[in-house]
Amino acid sequence: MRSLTTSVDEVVSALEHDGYAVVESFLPESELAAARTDMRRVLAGTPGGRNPFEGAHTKRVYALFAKTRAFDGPATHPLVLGVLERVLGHCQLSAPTGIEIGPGEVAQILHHDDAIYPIAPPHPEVVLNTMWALDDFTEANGATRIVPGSHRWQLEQPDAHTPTIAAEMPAGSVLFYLGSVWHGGGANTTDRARLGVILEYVASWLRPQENHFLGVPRAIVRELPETLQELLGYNIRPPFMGYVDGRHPRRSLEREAT
Ligand SMILES: O=C(O)CCC(=O)C(=O)O
Repeated sequence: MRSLTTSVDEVVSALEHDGYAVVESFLPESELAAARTDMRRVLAGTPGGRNPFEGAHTKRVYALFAKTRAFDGPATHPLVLGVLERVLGHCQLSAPTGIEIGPGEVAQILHHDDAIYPIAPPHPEVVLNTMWALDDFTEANGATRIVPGSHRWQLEQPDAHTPTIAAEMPAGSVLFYLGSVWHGGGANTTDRARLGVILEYVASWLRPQENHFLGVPRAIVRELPETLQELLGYNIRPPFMGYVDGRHPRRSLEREAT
C-alpha cells in the first residue's frame, strides 16, 4: 500500500483479511532521518538482549517516550488513530520498543502479542501493533516474519513447516499487525543492523479502575509492605507484564530511594 493514498478502510480491510498491512514510505524523509539519528543516540547507551526472546545480538529500547521525541508524531498520526479506533476502540500505548536486530541474530520464536493475556480465542482484538522501519526491512536483515491469516487460528500452533512471509518494506514504512497474528523478528544474515520501532497499543479497559501509580506518591509506596506494593501494581505478571524500562518496577522504587 502506498502511504499518501492509503485510507483507514484499506488498512482495516487488510488486517481483517491477512492479519497485517504494510503502508510504504509513510514517514517523510526528514522525519525518518531525524528518527534514525536520535534512535542511534539512544542505542549507544542501550545494553544487549538478556534472553532468547530479546535476542543475543539484539538491542531493545524500552521506556521509549522517556528517551526520544521522534515517535510523538507517528504514535498520534491520524491514519494510525483511525485504525486503532476501528480495531480496538478506546486504547493506549502498551509496549513502545526500539528493536535493533544485529548481524548474526537468529530468528525470534514465533508468537502473538496478545498471548500475554489469558483470554481464549476467539475474542475481540485487544492488541494492535505497528512496526516502524527505520532501515530498509529485507528478508536477509531480519524483516519481521508473519504467518498470514493466523489471526483466525484458535488452537493451532506454528511449527518448522508453517509458511511465513518476510514483511519487506523500505525505510520509513509502517507494518500494522493484529495482536492475534503469529509473527517474530527475522534472522539477520547481513553485516548491518536492522532498526525498527514497535508502537504497540492495547484496549484501555485492560487495566485497574484507579491509576495507583499517580494516585499514591512513590515516597509512600516505598514504605509499604512488599505485598501491598505488588497489589498496587508494582509487580510483574510472568513473563514480563508490568516492566518499567525493561526491569521489575520495584527497581525504580529502589533507584529513587538512593
Ligand atoms: O523485531 C521484529 O521484527 C519483531 C519483534 C517482536 O515481534 C517482538 O519482540 O515482540
